[in-house]
Amino acid sequence: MRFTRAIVRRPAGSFASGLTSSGEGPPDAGKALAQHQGYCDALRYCGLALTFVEPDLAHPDGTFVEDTAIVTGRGAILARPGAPSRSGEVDSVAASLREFHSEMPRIAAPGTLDGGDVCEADGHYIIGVSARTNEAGARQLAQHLQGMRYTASIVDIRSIGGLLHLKTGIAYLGGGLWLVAEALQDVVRSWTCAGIPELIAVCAADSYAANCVRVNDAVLVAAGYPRVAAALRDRGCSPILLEMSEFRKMDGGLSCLSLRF
Ligand code: CIR
Repeated sequence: MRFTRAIVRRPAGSFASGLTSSGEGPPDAGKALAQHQGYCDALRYCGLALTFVEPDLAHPDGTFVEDTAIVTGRGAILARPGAPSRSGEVDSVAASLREFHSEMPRIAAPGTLDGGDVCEADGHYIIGVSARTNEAGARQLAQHLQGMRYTASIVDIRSIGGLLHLKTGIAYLGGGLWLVAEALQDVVRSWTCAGIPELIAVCAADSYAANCVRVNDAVLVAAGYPRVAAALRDRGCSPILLEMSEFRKMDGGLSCLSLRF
């Protein structure tokens, strides 16, 4: 799918109070804003027009807009983030999405679902059950997607260490090509439903770079992982390298910073 738009939200002044398990120390607010600017510039370079949701001090994780909705070519679904501190992020993103989608179903209690657990590949959606997304939320999303004439499958990633979300460890790059972190490779090979023909394996030391994003003719990748960038170039992809250190400190990757459609 070619994207024309993205929703983004600059990190709020309270960004350092967000959830994290990285142990990498507090992010630098000025650097985070500069890195977010670089990310927005890259999206524009790829041809996307951006909608900015106002930052909100009450929601330090609000910059990770991907977790609040699933936006498809045939409609959007509002998520229900699994971390209670993030539940208030959905309505402000929904208000921006309403310009493009007047009716949006919501994931309802007891379901929880973070958009970071949803990976789309040519009209098939893989939904991860994780510490944030529960089975009820995954099933609800699968039903909404099927109602939009997509297919969906649910995979349980709770036993795989080091993955906050499904897309922490996997990215679909189009044309049957996947980038997959070491921790997920055996699982991915067993997903016959997803039919994974070609896989770029990312070693454990580079696992942060497995969360990359195909945006039209380019692939956004975290800077500092030359093996991953080289593997992408070898497969004919055009990587754009982005500094992500401050988002990494808050467990966030490249995909989390936008909703693309
Ligand atoms: C959180 O723990 O919810 C945020 N600090 C990071 C969210 C990252 N989102 C994502 O991977 N989709």
